[in-house]
Amino acid sequence: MRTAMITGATSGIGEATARRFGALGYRLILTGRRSHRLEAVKRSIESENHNEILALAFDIRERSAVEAAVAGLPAGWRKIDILVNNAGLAAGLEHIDQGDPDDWDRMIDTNVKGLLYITRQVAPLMIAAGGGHIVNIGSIAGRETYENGAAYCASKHAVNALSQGMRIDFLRHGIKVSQIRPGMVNTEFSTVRFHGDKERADAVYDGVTPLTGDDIARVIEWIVTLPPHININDIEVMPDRQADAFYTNRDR
Ligand code: NDP
Ligand code: 8X3
Repeated sequence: MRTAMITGATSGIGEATARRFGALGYRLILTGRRSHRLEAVKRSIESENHNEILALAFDIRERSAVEAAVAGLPAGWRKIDILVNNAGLAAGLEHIDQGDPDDWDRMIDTNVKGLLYITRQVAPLMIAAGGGHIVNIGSIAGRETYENGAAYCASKHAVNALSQGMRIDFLRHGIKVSQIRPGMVNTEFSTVRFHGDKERADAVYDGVTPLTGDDIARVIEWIVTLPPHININDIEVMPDRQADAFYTNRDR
């Protein structure tokens, strides 16, 4: 049975991926900071599918916590077949001269450094096991840069570069690396971006049917269940009403 680690499994894309992998019968290692949410997701998947699940609550920005979490994996959980690097966020939406450096730190520390920290710990386990599959959640913001979003876009451009670099570095080790770059997905993402302003967050999705976390989870499931010799390097997924970061066809 395959074992998958999913970072950021307390909500949105990560939770939906955990539920889909749970239905496949995978053993799961779920991470996130909100331990109550993590336990609730764990219990819910366990009750539906009777999977073996480990819930590890830590802040992916804290390198020592990441190292301790992976070093502390029980015997029998140290062969990780799939790592979904999903934990991430946007914080703020303004011009650089008005941006909050604390928001920049949160985004860069989570989206870039956190992704590196966890990969640094899990990749050697995959190498020792003879291979694995890493799925990085990038964004259309990793290809395009939009007004007010420079720091978030920079962090996702970094995920794009890291995905390419990992694919090269891990080639000889049989580790596949895929990147998914979603457009508009209705999760807690916008509420987090607007520091809890739900009304402003909901307005992002006015007049369109956005993707759901499960829509992206469906794509992740497809990618990790393809025959071993096939790799999806990179895939961009949007709602049908969205063309790119700038053009959205909204109901008036
Ligand atoms: P959510 O806010 O719903 O989920 C984000 C997840 O990341 C949560 O489980 C959260 O857990 C976790 N997380 C955030 N910060 C940390 C941290 N410091 N340590 C550990 N875990 C953390 O948003 P999404 O599901 O939409 O986001 C998932 C990924 O998808 C992100 O990388 C995002 O950039 C990307 N994405 C999202 C898009 C969208 O439109 N929604 C579009 C393109 C990409 P907790 O708070 O419990 O720690
Ligand atoms: C999330 C999509 O357009 O808000 O990564 O950057 S966007």
